Amino acid sequence: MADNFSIGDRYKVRRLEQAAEGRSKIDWAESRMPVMMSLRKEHAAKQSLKGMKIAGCLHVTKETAVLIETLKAAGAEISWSGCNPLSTQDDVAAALAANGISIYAWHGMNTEEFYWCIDKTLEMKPTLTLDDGADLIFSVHNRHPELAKSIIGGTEETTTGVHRLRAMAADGALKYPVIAVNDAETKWDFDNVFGTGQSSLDGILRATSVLVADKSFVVAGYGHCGAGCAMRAAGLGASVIATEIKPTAALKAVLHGHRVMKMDDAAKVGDIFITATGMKDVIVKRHFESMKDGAIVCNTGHYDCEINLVDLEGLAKSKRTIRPNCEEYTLRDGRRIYVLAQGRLVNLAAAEGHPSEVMDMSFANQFLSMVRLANEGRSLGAAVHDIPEEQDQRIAGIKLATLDAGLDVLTAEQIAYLNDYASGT
Ligand code: RBV
Repeated sequence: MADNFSIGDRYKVRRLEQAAEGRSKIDWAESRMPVMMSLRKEHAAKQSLKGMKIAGCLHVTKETAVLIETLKAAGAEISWSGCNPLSTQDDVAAALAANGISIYAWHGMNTEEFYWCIDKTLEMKPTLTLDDGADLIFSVHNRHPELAKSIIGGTEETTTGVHRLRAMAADGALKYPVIAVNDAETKWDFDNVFGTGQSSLDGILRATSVLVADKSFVVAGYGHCGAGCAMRAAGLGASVIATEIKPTAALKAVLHGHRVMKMDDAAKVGDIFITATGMKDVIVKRHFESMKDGAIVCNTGHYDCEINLVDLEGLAKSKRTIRPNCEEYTLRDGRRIYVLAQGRLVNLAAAEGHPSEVMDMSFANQFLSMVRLANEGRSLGAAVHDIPEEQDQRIAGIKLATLDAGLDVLTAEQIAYLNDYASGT
């Protein structure tokens, strides 16, 4: 590995000297994350995570730093790595290392380094694991199975990770309980829609600076993330086209005012493409072959397999970096196709990830799930568990209070009316 790193006993980051810059970013995030700050105060006093050793593998951003420092304030020992080679904010990693957190993360790492970092975090022999994309859990199961018996439980942040863990549990292969943070209403209905929507457009704009209003904007996958991207692109004036495999999702896109077509057709008319499917090979050779000159292609799904870049390389006669996070591929017939952030999560690689305000709720779910596992994890089975409804309502309630929004309360008479199956018209 190259030697321009800051390496300590329990960390490896790009440049420790960037710690002050990272600390300002973390301060900024804290000022936008009231739910996390109230949990920090409460659980620092209770020391709810005392004795817990938490290995985490999640994008090293200013918001994640707030989560890490809240876990630490509650008494946990932490060891952390990033969950994507391009999402680590090096100054934030430096600030965490300077604050005594064990962290192995830097922007632009390769796959071998990615797993090296995960392995370093596992040296602490964790009692809890915290994942985004499940690479840490998979590493325990596949490469360090001996660690599983001392792990009380884990959490998973994202749609793709939860999907795979449910498949693993169905096969009987999961060795400890995992809480599906993604499936909490205060996660998917906010983070996935509003977080992905805004930050993906932010990434596209930082990487390209193009006008959106005159573009045909193709969203592959109209799940929560795709719908969020479509909403924000439409808000900037784009004409949105959605591609789908699921009839109900496609229908929703139509009723939201978008056109729906096969990718084979969308490829010919799109100006900007974003994949949000969690599936591989969504944009492949035959699509690149029919794209317009100047088409911009990016991905916001967790893994970088949605756009087949090997196919694109095969069609290209040359390639150059034209701006940060923007590669120009010139095809043999002269058409140019622009790929953002190497087909990795454009919102985290070309921008800063989801805004703090929305991560406040996602990470409150992460934090409270860690506390739940510490308390009752040993009595939960080795399955994927949902977040309790009360937790969702509690998090939304705290958030709402910080937004100065009033909330009505049902009277006793109204509650009786609600349950009165004898009363009709
Ligand atoms: N995500 N984290 C951030 N700012 O820290 N931004 C996005 C951040 C998470 C988000 O919750 C999503 O489920 C996951 O990244 C995809 O890897």
